[in-house]
Amino acid sequence: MNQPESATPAEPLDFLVVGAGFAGMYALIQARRRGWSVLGLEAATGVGGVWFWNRYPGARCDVESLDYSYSFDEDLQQEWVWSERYATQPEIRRYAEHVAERFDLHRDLRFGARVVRATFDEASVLWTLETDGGEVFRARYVMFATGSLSTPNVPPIPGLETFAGRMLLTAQWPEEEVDFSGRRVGVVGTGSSGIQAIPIIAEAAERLTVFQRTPNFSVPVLNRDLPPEQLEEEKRNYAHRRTVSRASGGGSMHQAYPRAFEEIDDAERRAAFEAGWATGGVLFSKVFPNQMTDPVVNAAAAEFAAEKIRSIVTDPRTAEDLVPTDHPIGTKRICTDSGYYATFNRDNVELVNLRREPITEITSWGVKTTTGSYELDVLVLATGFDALTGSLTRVDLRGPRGDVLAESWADGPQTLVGLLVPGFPNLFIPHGPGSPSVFANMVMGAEHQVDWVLDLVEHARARGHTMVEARRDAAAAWTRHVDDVANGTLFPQAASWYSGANIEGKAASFMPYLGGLKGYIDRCSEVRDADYAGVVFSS
Ligand code: NA7
Repeated sequence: MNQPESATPAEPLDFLVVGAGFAGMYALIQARRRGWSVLGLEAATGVGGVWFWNRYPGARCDVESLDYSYSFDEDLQQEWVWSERYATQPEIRRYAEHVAERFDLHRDLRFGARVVRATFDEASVLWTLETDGGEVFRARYVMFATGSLSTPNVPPIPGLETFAGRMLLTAQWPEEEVDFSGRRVGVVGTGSSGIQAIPIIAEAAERLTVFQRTPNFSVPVLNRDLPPEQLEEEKRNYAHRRTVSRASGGGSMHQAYPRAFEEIDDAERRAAFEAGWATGGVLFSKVFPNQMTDPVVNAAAAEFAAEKIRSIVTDPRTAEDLVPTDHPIGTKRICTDSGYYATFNRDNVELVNLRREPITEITSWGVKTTTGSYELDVLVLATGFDALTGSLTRVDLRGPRGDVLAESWADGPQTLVGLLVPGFPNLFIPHGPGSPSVFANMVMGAEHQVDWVLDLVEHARARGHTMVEARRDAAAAWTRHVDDVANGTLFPQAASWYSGANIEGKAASFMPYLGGLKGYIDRCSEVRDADYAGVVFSS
């Protein structure tokens, strides 16, 4: 398939892939390798998905670069040079662009094409996709590789539209550098995005006011350069690294502390947490294997983190405001930072605790709370995403028998292994709800999920079937399993975006699969080996 840039394919394609992030690009590469005609539709003007849009200062991946990268091509992983342990957004975006160039993806990619409607016609066995520009594309199979964190949440704060200064969304940051010097800046939101951006904005701004509704736990990222010798050494062991990662819970080399929390004394527990803290980042939630299931172990980890906060922040009241008390540590993704807590020791930084003084409105000049007025030149919204389902339910997605995705999922998403949705034949949603998605290395997860889907399609085609669809009871059973696994952990105790709690009116259901990458791969293999149990094939 080699379509000229401007032409809309006259003949239906085998595959349409929506989104050119890591999953979408991989799907393009692999569908092509199987000899299928394929086209990618991407809303942005370039590849990279979440790494295209999230250009806010300090944006950095919280998974190590050597892991957060494709494993399918040995030459690629050997030749690409990561400069830091945790890559910055610009470096990951360059990597995505390199992959697109290297595998000549541009010829099968349409940019600036946001899919707004998708309809399946059973008579012709075709999906028809329409873009916001009015273009129409047809294909036998569709993959919505639209990401878990790609629909920004603009909170319904009264008066937001009246702000006369500059308003910025971390998830839609401008390409050009933003100059904060001499500016009074406000940041609303203290999740990963806010926590990464705040220290950098604080250095540049005249004044920074941080509006915090709920404090989050943050662990120093402890980023460092990857010197060439170390990189070479790591690359010599890449095959081993990938094998161990695939057989792990999170898709990395992480090993929990070798002795059980219950078997060791306080001093050793402390040393274990200290070592976990010094390892850096999100993995602090996995110092002990039962840290996310046993409230006692979790409370010990939370207390350790609280002490760290208190030891850094000099003003005791600010320190207490920064200590999370409403959720077990790790049940909201632990943030990773470079100097976040110390930022609150700066003279030009103020923390506003919105639990004490909620925002009443945004005005032309700034933010009004129940007890304060904060004049601002720039307002940064680091307010998160309609995660996991938002990029799917906001498309007018219709199956052949009257199913509308947003309605089907009104009480929570139902999927088979996070990849197929009953009522929507020949539609696949890598990193969808019911897959591990954000709980395992997303790049490795994308490779597995896309391969699994393409194998399924190949299996169907080889047998003369034109349609594959999840059975409703099978999807319900999988969704119950996802729920059961979550209920065996502390995760449901948090009001998090994992369970839709951050979006008003969104159904409460714990969406990601917590069975671990290895557990998930095994379950997917079981489905495949049982002749795709739960999938209906028809012609
Ligand atoms: P998050 O983690 O969802 O954080 C969003 C933040 O915005 C969080 O502190 C919210 O407070 C806050 N928020 C949202 N709406 C409001 C309103 N109306 N008023 C005040 N504060 C608000 O998104 P991120 O982009 O930081 O991170 C998402 C993931 O990306 C992260 O977990 C990593 O995996 C990468 P709340 O907690 O709701 O009280």
